Amino acid sequence: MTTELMENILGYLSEYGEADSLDLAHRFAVDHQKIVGAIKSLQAFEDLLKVESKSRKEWVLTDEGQHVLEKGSHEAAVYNALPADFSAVSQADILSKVPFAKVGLSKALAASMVELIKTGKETLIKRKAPSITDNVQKHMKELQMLSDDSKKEYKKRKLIKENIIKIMVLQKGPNFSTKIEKPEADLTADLLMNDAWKTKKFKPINLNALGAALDVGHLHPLLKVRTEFRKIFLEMGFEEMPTNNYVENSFWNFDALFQPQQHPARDAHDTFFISEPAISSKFPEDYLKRVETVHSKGGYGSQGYKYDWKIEEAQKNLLRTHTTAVSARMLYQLMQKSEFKPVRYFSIDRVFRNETLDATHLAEFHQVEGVIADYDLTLGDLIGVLYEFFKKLGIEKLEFKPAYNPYTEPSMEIFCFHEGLNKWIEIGNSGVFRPEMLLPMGLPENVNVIAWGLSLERPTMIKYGLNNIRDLVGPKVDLQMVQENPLCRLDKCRTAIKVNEKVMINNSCSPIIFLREVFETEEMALFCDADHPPCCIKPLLVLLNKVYNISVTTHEHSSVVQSCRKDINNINRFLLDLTSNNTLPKMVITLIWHRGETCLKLSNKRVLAGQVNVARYFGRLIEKANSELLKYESFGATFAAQIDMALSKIEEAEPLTQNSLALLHEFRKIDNLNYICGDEMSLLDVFFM
Ligand code: FB9
Repeated sequence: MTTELMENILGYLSEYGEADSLDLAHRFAVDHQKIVGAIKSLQAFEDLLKVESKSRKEWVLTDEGQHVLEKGSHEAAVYNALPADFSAVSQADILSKVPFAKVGLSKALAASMVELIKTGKETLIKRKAPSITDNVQKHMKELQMLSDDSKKEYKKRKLIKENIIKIMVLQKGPNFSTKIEKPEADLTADLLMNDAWKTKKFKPINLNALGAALDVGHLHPLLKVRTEFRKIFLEMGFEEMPTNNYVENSFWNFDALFQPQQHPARDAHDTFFISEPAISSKFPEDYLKRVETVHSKGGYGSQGYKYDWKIEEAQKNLLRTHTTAVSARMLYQLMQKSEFKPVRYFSIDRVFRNETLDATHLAEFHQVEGVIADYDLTLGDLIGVLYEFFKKLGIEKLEFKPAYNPYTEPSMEIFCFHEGLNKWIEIGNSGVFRPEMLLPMGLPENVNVIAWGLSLERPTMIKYGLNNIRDLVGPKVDLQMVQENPLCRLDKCRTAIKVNEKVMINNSCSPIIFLREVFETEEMALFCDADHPPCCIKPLLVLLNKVYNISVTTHEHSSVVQSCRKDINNINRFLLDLTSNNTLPKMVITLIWHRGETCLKLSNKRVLAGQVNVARYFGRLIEKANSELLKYESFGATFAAQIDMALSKIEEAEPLTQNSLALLHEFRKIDNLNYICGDEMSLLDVFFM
């Protein structure tokens, strides 16, 4: 239909030289919006048309006028309700059962269609004219032909009104043609063969188009983040340790690390012991002896733990509780080959702990560990390496807190400052291995070993905006997420961060967007669909900013392509200009542009999916704070139900685009009214501003 309509428009233009969209709508008896759509499609053909937008007044029917068009005029309705045999009936009856009878009666009397008979008791009414012609209804069908007097008369009767509508005035463009030649999408061999390409038009190359989806396998997010961490270690000169043994024995997992046999971590409540084979029996005898001694009697300046060390404890097999067991094996091996040489090792692999499960903890996780063995290393060296390592993740603001590990002294927990949440977050643990661990291995006394660890799951969940570890690992993982999630970049990115009214374009912020599982009051994460930027967000935030002191920081997933860059920048710039009012309650919104549905993650872990539900939530907050600003649920149950019905229609059209909204004709403002539902703004209006 559209192509045919497009060609009809071109034909009309070719004949008359000029046209406007309203005349074309009447001429082709189609809705004006359809003509507008066809003209927009024609504008895709370069220089085919010259189009100018103009406003024009147009007479249209009111609802009452529409009623007359469909059912006949009110006076005709009164006449037709009277007996055809011209007998008289009660006027009161007619007034009670005929719609618009009051106006109808007055107009019917004025036109001598009917007459009244006043009796003592009541007034009767009967037909007077032998027959009538319903000119009013006829006129409703041809508004544009009405005389000025008729228009005046019907306007007074509120049957018609004057609408200001935007029309498009067309003229022939430099490349005008009555035929629509679809531009070629590809330069094919045929076009090349006979030089046909020389006369063809080609579609402009869309540089924002995404590549064709490859029907290939997809890496799990954890493996993507692991690759990024691996790159960082390798570029820092680290060598990967062989971690291909989930099953370990207690000797290497605990005893070699000077972790006493009574330590609670060695209890079955914290560790998975293996029943078959239950024990290991091959150990380096001399080394094992030295370990037994340092635990039970001390040595190397240490008093040891002074307990009766048992080989049976050391023989127990288990699922390794940390990759530091592998570090111990590697450090021991160092001295078995030849004399000591400095090394840097790293590992990233699964470890197992018999822990209480919750939304962010399973009985296993991937530990990331770095180890450096060199002469005279100090705590300062460890701190320096940590700054270097985390800087490569885009994190530069670190703090350290004293901690305890059985195998390192001193030990430190590592924290980084998160700009968006304005707080310090734990990102790992570290320390200097104890002499009681290193010297029994035979390492020289002036050799120190510094090490640190963190998990792989925590940064991955943050990077991909996951709140529950089961969305990342396990049988419930959504394979669509694995297929669609973007490549992982742990290096720099640009975001606009609004801190205390000062806007900082931060080039080296961490792309890892930290989302705290538990927000304080009025903190939320608004994920916006970068492919269909939500049209309701700006108007809602303008209203929200009147009742809250909102602070919005914007972030962008690396998956966001340039397709809607203009809209995204437009919204980001708008957000930066939001003024704040410190006398109002604070609301912190982290706005994240991503490739996926618009949704709102609230402090209580609730997720509101879709623009319309996000609008309902913000609409309630605004209305609760000041019902003058926005009408939704404070205007009675009937009004709220009408709004919700309309919202459900909009919801069906999601993801919303200008076209899909344009098709929702019923939500066009009734002219000379300021808003869709009347003179006051309702939640519907935010979608059409
Ligand atoms: O990973 C952790 N947090 C984290 C890490 C990275 C991140 O984003 C990256 C910056 C971009 C965000 C958060 N943590 C360690 C801290 C907490 O999450 C903690 O609650 C959970 N910890 C795990 C162990 O919990 C039972 C994370 C895991 C962990 C803890 C300690 C080590 C390794 C992993 C270690 C060690 C160590 C110490 C000394 C010598 C050798 C190894």
